[in-house]
Amino acid sequence: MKRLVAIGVFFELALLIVGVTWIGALTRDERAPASSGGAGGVVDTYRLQGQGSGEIVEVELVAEETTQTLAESVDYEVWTFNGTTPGPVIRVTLGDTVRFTLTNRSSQSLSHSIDFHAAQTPWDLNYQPVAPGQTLTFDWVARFPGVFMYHCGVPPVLHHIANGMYGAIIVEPQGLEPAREYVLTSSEFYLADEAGAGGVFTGDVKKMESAEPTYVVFDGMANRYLDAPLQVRPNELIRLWVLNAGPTLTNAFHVIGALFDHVYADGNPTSVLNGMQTYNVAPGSGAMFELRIPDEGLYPFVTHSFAYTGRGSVGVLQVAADAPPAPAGYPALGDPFTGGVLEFGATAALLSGSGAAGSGEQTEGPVVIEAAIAGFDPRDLEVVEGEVMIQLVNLDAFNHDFTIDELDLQFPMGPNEIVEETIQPTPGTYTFYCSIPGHREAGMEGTMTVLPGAGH
Ligand SMILES: [Cu+2]
Repeated sequence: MKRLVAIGVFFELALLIVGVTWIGALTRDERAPASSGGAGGVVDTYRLQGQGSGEIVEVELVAEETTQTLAESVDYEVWTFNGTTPGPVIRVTLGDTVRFTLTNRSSQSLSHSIDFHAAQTPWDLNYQPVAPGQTLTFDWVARFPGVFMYHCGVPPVLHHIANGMYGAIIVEPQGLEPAREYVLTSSEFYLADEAGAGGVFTGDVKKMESAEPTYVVFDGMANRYLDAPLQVRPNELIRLWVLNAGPTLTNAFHVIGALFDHVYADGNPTSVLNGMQTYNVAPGSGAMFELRIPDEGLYPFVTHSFAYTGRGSVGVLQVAADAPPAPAGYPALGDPFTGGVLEFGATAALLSGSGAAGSGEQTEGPVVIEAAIAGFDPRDLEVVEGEVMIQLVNLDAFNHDFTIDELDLQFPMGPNEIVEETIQPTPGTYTFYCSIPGHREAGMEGTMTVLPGAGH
């Protein structure tokens, strides 16, 4: 974003020097409305013209089938991009050229394809089925800012989307005010009445066709953010990029106990609505919601189509003064199960790891510890002796470390870095802290209790 702004300034200066007065016409559509005056305070055009900045961003998606847990003890045979549904949250900057590659690694002899709602590109060339084992590459220029769906478009599209082949792409416009951002993808799943081989459910085409979903979810799992609320601080600017992948139902997006200062249709900063309670996000579209919540507490977000809320379409915003600070930036390939906040792939770990923190039981994934100047999360954790993999997630844009004097270990974390380490602690209680001057005093310490293993 900074990069683009800098280029723009340089370009306009250069034009001024040679006495050209129609600067804006080169890159902007003059019919576009003037500043929207939204909370972002941004934006004087709804799109770019031309070939963009020339900045190339490589994005590769792999189509593959796998299984995913949709609800407690409910595993489903998903069709995915990159092994998760939704697929990774892709984030580019307005004006970037996306150098896109799709590889089809179908294990079921299925053709798959790509359709980027953010792109202008010929359907008969680039959105065609890619056979198993084949690869397709093409470039497109991100000319429209906002939040867009990408999905597989192989007929019957209903099956490919209902089975999980979609994700969100954010095309970030210049000048967006920094905010606490989360990307939420709404979708439906239609399960057969009985599980198939290995206890894994598959889709029920009749239910898909009659729009009778078993689950309606945010980010690929019923009630995903009910047990693990999304953290925000009082009065900070919250920006929710909401995509509705469908395939069929509209999401009447609403936050209980709050109002939206602004809703931007499809996330385009010029398409602003003010003071909204609920906004319909149609299948295949998105919206950017901006709000500030003054008081600490819990604020559920739901589809206000209440026949579906109870099928999993609910999560919680937890407003707390001691919430970790908002990240300084967001990854180019974001993890869909963390609202796009962490790098793609952080998830499995987060699920099993922080699940362990709640239940006290240790699972196969690493134990996840978030580091921020306000403190470590969790502050107190229990592990079982033996090999323990820990994943340290630095939420801040500056350095931290994870230090335990008694075990003679210290793991540095760069800005927003994720570090994985394996330790072998013996039973006992250890204090961990950040050794950077001032950080421990600010609250960056906690305890790790190592319980005796089953062999004792
Ligand atoms: Cu497909």
